[in-house]
Amino acid sequence: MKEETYPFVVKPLPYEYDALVPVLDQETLHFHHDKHYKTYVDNLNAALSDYPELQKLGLSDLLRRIDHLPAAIQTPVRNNGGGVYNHELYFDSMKSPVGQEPSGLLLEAIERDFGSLQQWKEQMKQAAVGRFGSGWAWLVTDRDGKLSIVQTANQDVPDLDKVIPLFLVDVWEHAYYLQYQNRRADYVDGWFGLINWRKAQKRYEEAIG
Ligand code: MN3
Repeated sequence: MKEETYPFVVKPLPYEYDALVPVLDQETLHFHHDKHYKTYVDNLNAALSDYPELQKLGLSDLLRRIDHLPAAIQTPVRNNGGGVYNHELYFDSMKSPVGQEPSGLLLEAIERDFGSLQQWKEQMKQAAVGRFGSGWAWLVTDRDGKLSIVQTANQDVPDLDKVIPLFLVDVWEHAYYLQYQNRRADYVDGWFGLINWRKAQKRYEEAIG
């Protein structure tokens, strides 16, 4: 992802609000993007407003050095900076639920590291459905192209010094509750069909240089 700096702005969805129907309806996307994600952007900007020296840092740099930030803003940057990073990748990782399958290098890596596409899917679903409380499940790669599935709590991100995220699924209730209520597994099943494999493949190729 291209690195943005303060003041962070709400990025528009890269598709129409009805593009993910029937997996995610317009109301869900409006609330999720226009309200939840926007709140993280606003709160991150507020947290950084008194720290001009930090306003020059890109988002992933801020997240990499949370432990070195002034104590007063470590938690706001962890929660809201993570919220911005995670939601931007989440929205950007999806597309209309028709006609795209993994292929090429990324598919080969999935088969190598998980046994098969189906086995990867089962493990990814387990990570997403089994995440207790709010959080995310990710597919990430290291610099050598080795894939792994990561779970994070709240708005935490994986260790960005070690891995490059390819995509992720939001399992906070706000991501699915309007449409699926408590049926997180059904939402995750549908989400698999929304994965933008073309973009994932591009991220993977960039990550391994
Ligand atoms: Mn969310």
